[in-house]
Amino acid sequence: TSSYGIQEALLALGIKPINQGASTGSNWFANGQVIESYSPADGKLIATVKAATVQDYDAAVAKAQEAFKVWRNMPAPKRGEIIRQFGEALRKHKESLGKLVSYEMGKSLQEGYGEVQEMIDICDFALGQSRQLYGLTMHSERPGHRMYEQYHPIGVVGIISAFNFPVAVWSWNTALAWVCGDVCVWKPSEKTPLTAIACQNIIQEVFKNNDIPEGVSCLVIGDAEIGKALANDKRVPLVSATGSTRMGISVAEAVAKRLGKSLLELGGNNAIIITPSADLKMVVPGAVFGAVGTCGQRCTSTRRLIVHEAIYDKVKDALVSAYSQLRIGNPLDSNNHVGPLMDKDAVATYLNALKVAETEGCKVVVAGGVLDNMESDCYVKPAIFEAKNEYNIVQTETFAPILYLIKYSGDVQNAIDLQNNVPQGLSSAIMTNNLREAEAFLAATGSDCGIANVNIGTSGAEIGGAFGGEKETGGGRESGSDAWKVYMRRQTNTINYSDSLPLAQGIKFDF
Ligand code: UN1
Repeated sequence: TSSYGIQEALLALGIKPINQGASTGSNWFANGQVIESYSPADGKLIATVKAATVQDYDAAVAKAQEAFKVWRNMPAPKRGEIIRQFGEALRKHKESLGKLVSYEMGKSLQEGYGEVQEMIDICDFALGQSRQLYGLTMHSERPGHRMYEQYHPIGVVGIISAFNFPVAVWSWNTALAWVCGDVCVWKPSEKTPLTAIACQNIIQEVFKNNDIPEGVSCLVIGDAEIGKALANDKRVPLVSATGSTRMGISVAEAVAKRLGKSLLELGGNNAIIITPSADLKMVVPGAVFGAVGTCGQRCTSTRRLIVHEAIYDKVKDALVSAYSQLRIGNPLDSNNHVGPLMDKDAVATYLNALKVAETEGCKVVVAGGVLDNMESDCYVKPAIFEAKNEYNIVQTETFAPILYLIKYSGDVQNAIDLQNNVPQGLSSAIMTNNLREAEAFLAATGSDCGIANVNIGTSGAEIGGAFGGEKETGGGRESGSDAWKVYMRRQTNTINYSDSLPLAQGIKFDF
């Protein structure tokens, strides 16, 4: 690993080899079991981390509540200035943090850097947003009255994030929540504790330089117990959760039971429709990056290609040829396109899906399987099957590089109906040079997803748009557009500057 500069990156990020505390700022609140973080790239132990207990979690939220009293009083543009400095610190640490993301999670180095770039971008966005936390003004129906609305900080925001975007998803939530005046308690995936500690080290340094209380950013590393505590905690008005639909449902139930708010970003089952007029030289890189990028472990990964029968064989042949050229190997080596899956559990899930696919009647186009003689046991072959949309396995999100080819005939609406006919609704795309087809795909009767693209793939969304999806994807929106609003509470204010007290709706109440 030394050849890739991992030790230097760990040093630069303040990661110690053993038992660092995994909570807020310094070494507070880490009295739980020891978690070992292994790299899927080479199977080696990177470092160990002391997790938090539920008592530690409680103490962290108390610390966050204290910090909220200070942070919410700081003017929003001043909070924006802190986030600007965070963005600067991320620019400085882009190489080390990107490398650590790649090494601890297994995505390609370029994608690791890309993830840190998303963090930098959302900091820039949040800085601008800090001067634009706009409410509306209204005209009152009563004389001498004024109405307006304003947005206030909501309080402690809980963030549950997944291993596949171990740092960017946290920053989408925190950068906005912080400029909105909230404080954050983060429970990252226990599979990627080191990238989380690195982020915490970076933000705490910024806070220290500016005398900001540490509790504005709390990190609580632990298992599902911590997630459960967060979901049930009345002190946490908003819980933002990214991960599986199963996890999202249990979080949503617990949060709803106490009438809290949840922001859910759950599973996808993303398709690209390829129509007869599609430009094949764009289809192939778009589909292949979508299917094998991050080793198929993005919530936006392309899982289905819905291809018109007129060009089906041509697309299939082009994919087979592209897949034969994929270089699979150490993600830190920039010659490789595809890195490993996250861990052995992910490999087992992948292998099981291959088996189920064949049992259900899928036809192998490019065979999958685990690769031997690699640096770890987590390297697998991206697979392609011919399938029917209604197969159970096709209806299920498998977090692995498995792509299903589905043939359609006739009108584009047939393809749109297939694309919509899954439980999830995150991302979707159409490849076409036909205006009518493109607009049909974007119409009310078109894609039912939160993201619908024309002539680009399903993954790699920019931070400027609202990110999220419908149906089992959970309905939440993060990142750009007006996603900031969920992190604030709205207040409607009516002010009477007259010398009488007229009631609304013309009600008379004289005595
Ligand atoms: C995720 O996989 O949880 O659009 C998020 C994309 C990335 C984000 C994916 N910007 O692929």
